[in-house]
Amino acid sequence: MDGMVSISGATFLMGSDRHYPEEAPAHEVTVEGFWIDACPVTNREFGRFVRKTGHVTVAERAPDPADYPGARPDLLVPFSTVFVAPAQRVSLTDPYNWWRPVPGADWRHPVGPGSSIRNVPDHPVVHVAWADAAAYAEWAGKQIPTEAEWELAARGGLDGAEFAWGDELNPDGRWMANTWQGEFPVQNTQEDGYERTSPVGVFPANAYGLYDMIGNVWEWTSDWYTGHAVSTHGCCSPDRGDDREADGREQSIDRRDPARIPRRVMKGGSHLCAPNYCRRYRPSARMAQPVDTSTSHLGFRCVVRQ
Ligand SMILES: [Ca+2]
Ligand SMILES: [Ca+2]
Ligand SMILES: [Cu+2]
Repeated sequence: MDGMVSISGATFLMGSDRHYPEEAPAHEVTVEGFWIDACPVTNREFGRFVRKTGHVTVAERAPDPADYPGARPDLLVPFSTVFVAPAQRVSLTDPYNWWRPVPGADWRHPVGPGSSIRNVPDHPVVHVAWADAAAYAEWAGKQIPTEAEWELAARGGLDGAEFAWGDELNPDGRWMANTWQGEFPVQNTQEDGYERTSPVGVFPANAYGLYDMIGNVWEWTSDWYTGHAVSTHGCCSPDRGDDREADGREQSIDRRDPARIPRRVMKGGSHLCAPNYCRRYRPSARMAQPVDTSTSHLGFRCVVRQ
């Protein structure tokens, strides 16, 4: 299959007991074989989909006030969330110190009005919400990977290794992925060559021939976000499929969110992951992402199940 890599079914150790609590416990998971895109979906590829289908992304539409009780009226316009480096050191406990809702930011305007993708056709598409990734996958005759499929692929056969390429962040001083060097979020030394996204495929592939699994952009997976301890990966209790889907959706909601937007798992970390703030440039790392939320550091790739 064009631009895709075949991954054999396997039983592997998913998660980690040595990092953030949401990655634990490490546990064995069995995944059937599948094909996966070698690279994240690019602006050029997403553009082809939009031209053929007329798809309008979530970020290009005004949110419906009925879905967001009590929302600030200035947020009920088309917008997306853009990383804006603060002018000086800020508290690392509040992500709004660097995340800005920018009206007019969308996949064609990655940092807002006036920006364009003309010179970055081969960068991963960003500012795609879950519905946009799912619509692309359906159009392409593909699916969005489960978290387990994504993590198996990212590990490249190095079961239990810290990184997608082994146990060292920069073997022989080499940058293996587009992450953040320097003091996040105020100083980006770009030792890896890139301040924001990078063209897909410029960093080395993992042992399965997959590029940019780690870093560049986070990637959507189809799993509802729950702790590993309560989630049921794999093949058990097929008779409860529909209930499990509904339970997972419900459990994924952040109880502090008045809009009760369910959240899916995103994987791989991005160009914003830095040692002093977010060490999520690893296959086992995971974060919850509300399905309606698009950002300047989140994209996706697709799979085809055998
Ligand atoms: Ca970088
Ligand atoms: Ca990635
Ligand atoms: Cu991060």
